Amino acid sequence: MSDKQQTDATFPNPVIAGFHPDPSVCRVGDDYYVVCSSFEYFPGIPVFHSRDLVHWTQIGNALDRPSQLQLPPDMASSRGIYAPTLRHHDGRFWLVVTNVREGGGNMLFTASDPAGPWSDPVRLPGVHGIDPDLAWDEDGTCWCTVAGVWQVRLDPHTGETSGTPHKLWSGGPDAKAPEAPHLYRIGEYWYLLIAEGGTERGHGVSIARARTPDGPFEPCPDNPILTHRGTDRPIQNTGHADLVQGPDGSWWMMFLAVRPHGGTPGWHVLGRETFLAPVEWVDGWPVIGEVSPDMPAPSWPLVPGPAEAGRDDFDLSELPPQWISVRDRPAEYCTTKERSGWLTLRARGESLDEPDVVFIGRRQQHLECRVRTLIDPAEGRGGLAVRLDEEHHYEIEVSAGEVRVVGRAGSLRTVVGSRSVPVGPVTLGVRIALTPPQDARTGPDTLTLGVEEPDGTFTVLGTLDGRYLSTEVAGGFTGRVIGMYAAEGTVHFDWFDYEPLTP
Ligand code: 6LW
Repeated sequence: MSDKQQTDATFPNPVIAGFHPDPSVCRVGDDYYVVCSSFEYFPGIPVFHSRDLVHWTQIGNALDRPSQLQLPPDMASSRGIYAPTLRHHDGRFWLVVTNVREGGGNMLFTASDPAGPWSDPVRLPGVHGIDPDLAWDEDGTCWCTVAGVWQVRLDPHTGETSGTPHKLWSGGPDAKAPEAPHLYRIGEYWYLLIAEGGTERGHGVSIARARTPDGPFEPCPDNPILTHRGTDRPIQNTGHADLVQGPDGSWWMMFLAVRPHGGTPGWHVLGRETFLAPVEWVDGWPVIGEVSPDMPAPSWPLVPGPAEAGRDDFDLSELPPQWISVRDRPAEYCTTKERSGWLTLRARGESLDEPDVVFIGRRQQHLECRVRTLIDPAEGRGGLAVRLDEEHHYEIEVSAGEVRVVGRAGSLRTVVGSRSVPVGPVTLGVRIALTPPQDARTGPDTLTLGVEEPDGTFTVLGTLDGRYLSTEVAGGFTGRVIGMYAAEGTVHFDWFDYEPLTP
């Protein structure tokens, strides 16, 4: 089924770095699109575009209006928006997703351009379960399949289901958590791809096939077709996958995985990232080899997208799509329109411990990086933070002529260092560096927080162990987000600079 040409060229994995889990991919002509989960962050569901499957540029967030997404302030972190599926059918893009919260449920959105605008939601009250998938058969019937693995017929225009939900498969005999189903017509078969084993070290991908979209399904004799469980490979937790075909007929899998550091089993701090691997077909089953940081490139020319701007001077009236906030972003709390060339944040919660904190950040996408921001705290208190969730964050904050580094790790909250600074704007910084392998017992990485002096030198006020901002310690489904916050009154930021120190 594949006529993929072998070349010596390789591409680096992950292809979408940082907290970008549960990728779903679709191709339309020469264009590929990917969407990912976004949990408690707003706007939700980042949308990426590529011309070559390897280089990805974020072109928007599908859920960028309160009429599409409302995440209540008391909702726990790592709930909210889970595992979307993106498909192109009948000249339109279709997106189906679960909002995991009280009164939430499954929702469907459509768009003619994946960059947006996306429609308001069509609710799917008859679809019960996370990780919904959409597939259309030759008769035009739309099949909606969810974790479990269950399936129901759906009218995607009205959200109404028909018939009784039907159990399709429970996955492999020894695996737990059959989820993330995707159904495809490939050749003579309908293939049902699922994740199983849980999204941690036991994660994997399995597949079954049938003659009709509703089964009965015959499992692949070589399941799981992808897993790194039980290995000490640098890429772990491989799972939650989607398939896409290239223009040369070759097949590719996009999936999530993590990069732990600091020994074995180690800690991963960037969340679950999006990876790409080639698929071969043997006896009508897909085969995926070991996933490595360098994979054989596709046969077609690679087309790098535009270079990402590391610095935002807040000169535009609309914020670029990389910026995400915790749960919502009302203009009265976060705006570039109040003071020209500055981002203004107005406090609501009193610290990053509060679920209604006013925070705006971007995903940490490099294992080593340096981030700085110029803050004017004249009318309040705020700062620069590295956030995993309410209970796991490190920050440097300034108010009334004093700057301090605060660390929160579980029930422990402590001021690590402080000093006075002249009243007025001050540059805050954090440097994140991998721990040398010989020091692995000190964690995966080190975060150094401090202030930049007028002569450009950096004064360190706190050096903190990165393991407490890792998923192995904090749990949850997200990854680190680095950004600015207000904890009292009004604070202004002139610029924010994110400088990668590793590729
Ligand atoms: C998602 C499930 C999973 O719904 O984790 O890794 C859940 N897979 O499919 C949250 O991302």
